[in-house]
Amino acid sequence: IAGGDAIYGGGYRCSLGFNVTDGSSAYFLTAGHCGNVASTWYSDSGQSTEVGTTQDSQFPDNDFALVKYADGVDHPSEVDLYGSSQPITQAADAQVGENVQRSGSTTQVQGGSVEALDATVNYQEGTVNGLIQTNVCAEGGDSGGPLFDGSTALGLTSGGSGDCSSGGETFFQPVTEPLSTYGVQIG
Ligand code: TYR
Repeated sequence: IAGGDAIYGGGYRCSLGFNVTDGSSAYFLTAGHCGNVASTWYSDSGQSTEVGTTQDSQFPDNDFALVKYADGVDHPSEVDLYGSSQPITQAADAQVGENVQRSGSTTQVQGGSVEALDATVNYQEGTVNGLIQTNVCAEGGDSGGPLFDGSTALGLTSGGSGDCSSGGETFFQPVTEPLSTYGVQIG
């Protein structure tokens, strides 16, 4: 499965961020607040087709998690554009003013721009620092999904306000941090 696809666990739905590898095994990144709610993830809402198991989850403070793929699950280095797909070949830090897109299982593909870096958000569970602030909309279930600029991975959907009907403000965990924390790369 690809970035932006639905993942189900613990009765919740989130979105897959980016497929990554440590050189021998396949993993994907998603949000830490998603990783916190399930140890096993499935590709179907009935939670019968397993896609992987949560290896580590960091939320609050950060908002990222690492999930190890179950054997035999396809894991292309792509984001699902819900009608086509976007190959992902590298990761980078976002820049203020950069035009970006995100993909997720509730509102599919949405775009906007980066408004600020190193933003702080106070969630009910605690504070997350270092987030990418954007004017891209998102809704519940889009969490964990990818923020990207063309073939470059930038972030993971964390949270925000508004919606995709009236417009929203969404904060993203920079992807470079889980890549270095876990010693994995896009792939
Ligand atoms: N935090 C939401 C989730 O867990 C995602 C979300 C993002 C919701 C931005 C609302 C919002 O404005 O799926």
